[in-house]
Amino acid sequence: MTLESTTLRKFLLQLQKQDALDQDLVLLIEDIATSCRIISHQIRNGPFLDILGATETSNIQGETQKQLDVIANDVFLSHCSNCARVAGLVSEELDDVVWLKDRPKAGDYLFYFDPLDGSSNLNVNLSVGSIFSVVELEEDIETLSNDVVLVKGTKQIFAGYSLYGPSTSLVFSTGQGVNGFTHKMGTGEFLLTFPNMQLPETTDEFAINASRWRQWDPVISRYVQECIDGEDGPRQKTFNMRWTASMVAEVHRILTRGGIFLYPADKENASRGGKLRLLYEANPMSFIVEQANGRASTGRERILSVQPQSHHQRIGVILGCSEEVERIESHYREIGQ
Ligand code: P6P
Repeated sequence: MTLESTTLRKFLLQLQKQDALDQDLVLLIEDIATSCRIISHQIRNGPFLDILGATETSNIQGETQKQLDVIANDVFLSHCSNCARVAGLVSEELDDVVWLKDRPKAGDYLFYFDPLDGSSNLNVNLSVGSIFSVVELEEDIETLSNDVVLVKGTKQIFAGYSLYGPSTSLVFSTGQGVNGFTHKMGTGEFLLTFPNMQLPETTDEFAINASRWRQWDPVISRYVQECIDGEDGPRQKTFNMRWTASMVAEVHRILTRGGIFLYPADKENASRGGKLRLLYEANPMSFIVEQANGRASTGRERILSVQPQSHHQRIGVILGCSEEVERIESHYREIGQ
């Protein structure tokens, strides 16, 4: 099939035919795609709908919710509850798990999502995104509690994101590599435009919020300084820096042309575990990056192997080209961390 004609539906049915995908997961992924199309439409018409502002409420993270945070959350809740196998939904915007079943069974799905990541970019017309992933329960659940969703990232069977940029991209993996689709305006279709996304082993581009340099530990300071030292320094090459305040946009750029993204735990945020959330930001993005031959680490351990302790837990994130992530991990080992 040519790129133009490979719709999301055709692609998913191909995977199902190869026994690489359950019918229920096909249905859920299509519900996710529908949610992303609706959210994309709301964002692009935001200025005319008076929905780019803030609400009077804050989420459990203590962040003031944007109207579109709440709208996007409701869109995912209503569309991703259709699939009969979805037993519970975990959202950045909701304090507690939303349970759809009293007695979830082995084989049921847990759906994790950050409905609108980077929403502070909305009223300056910069890219934002949605992040989502699915875990399949391995045993029947007798008692519902938030602890049920504390599942390691290695157990994800699907992870993806939607980037609301100049075009709307839908990128995901079901464990057989990473593929990206673009929403073709006017048709409603997501068409395959980024088949088999793979990361190069190294890069000359790093992404970090450099205004936090006073907070960094010596390893991060050393890594960034050596990038900035360029050809005269130990790296002997010039580096470029990017920072878009939207993890989805950074990860998409890295999947497209290479790079490394750093939001490490630092002196200011270490008491909270870091900035980014483990279950619905770090784990889905780490799954995708690893499926594209990259690496995702806290600097000291593989993110997907971290056992979550609470469902809004935060964590340090260093992900992207494997050689760069490994370099940072080796620097931590050198100082015994
Ligand atoms: P800072 C957005 O709020 C987010 O969670 C990620 O998408 C992004 O990478 C990061 O935080 C931006 O953080 O400190 O630059 O505002």
